[in-house]
Amino acid sequence: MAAIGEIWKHRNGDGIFIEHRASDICIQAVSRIRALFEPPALAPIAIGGAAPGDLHVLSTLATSIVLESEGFRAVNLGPDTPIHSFMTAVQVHQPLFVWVSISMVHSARSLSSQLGKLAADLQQLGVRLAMGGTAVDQIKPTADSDVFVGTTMIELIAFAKGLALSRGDIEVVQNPPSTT
Ligand code: B12
Repeated sequence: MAAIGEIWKHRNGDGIFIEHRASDICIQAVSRIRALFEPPALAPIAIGGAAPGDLHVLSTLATSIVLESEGFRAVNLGPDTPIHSFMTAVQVHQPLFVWVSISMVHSARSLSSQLGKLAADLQQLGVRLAMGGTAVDQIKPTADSDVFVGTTMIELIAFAKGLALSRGDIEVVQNPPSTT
């Protein structure tokens, strides 16, 4: 997708068509793969979405499928999610943590302040905030807020599993002894 996002710079006319078409193909593929995972009944819950004003769909969709493939129940609120909707979803689903994907920032100062407030409100409920995405480095959470900032899905899974283990929501699965 990063490479496809460069095409419009070099080719007249069809670059944006290709980007929109590629986005839809990926959204369809990822959604179908997501339907293959059935999280365990008592799976720890994570909720998330893209930041307000951020219309990118795949970042948060990809986050949800990776979490589900690792045994979490992921509630994806999709693109352009208002901050207050994250809090409403927290009250409904009582998750272990909330993720926010950030691919596009309109005002870094305003979004940093909104996310700082979200982190503080979540902290009072014992829920962690995790942020990532191509524009996350523009966001400066307040120094005392307990926010996990990651770059890759591998980092997110390490954070999520560490949190779930520390709360006793999942158990460490020992590999069976080798028979050879
Ligand atoms: C497709 C695309 C679009 C499509 C989106 C279609 C759709 N339905 O989703 C459209 C055409 C609508 C679009 C619009 C715009 N876009 Co755009 N877009 C892209 C593009 C090409 C691919 C994004 C994508 O889907 N990637 C696939 C996903 C899976 O990857 P990802 O988002 O990087 O996510 C990975 C990691 O970041 C991380 N991650 C993501 N979320 C999280 C969360 C956590 C907690 C963690 C730990 C990790 C994590 O893990 C993911 C998997 O590896 C990128 C190019 C790029 N280099 O990223 C530009 C890009 C994101 N867009 C950009 C821009 C500027 C725009 C526009 C302003 C363009 C314009 N002038 O109109 C608008 C803004 C619209 C808005 N208000 O949001 C810039 C953003 C620059 C920035 N970072 O500030 C980029 C980077 C292009 C560029 N090089 O300039 N875009």
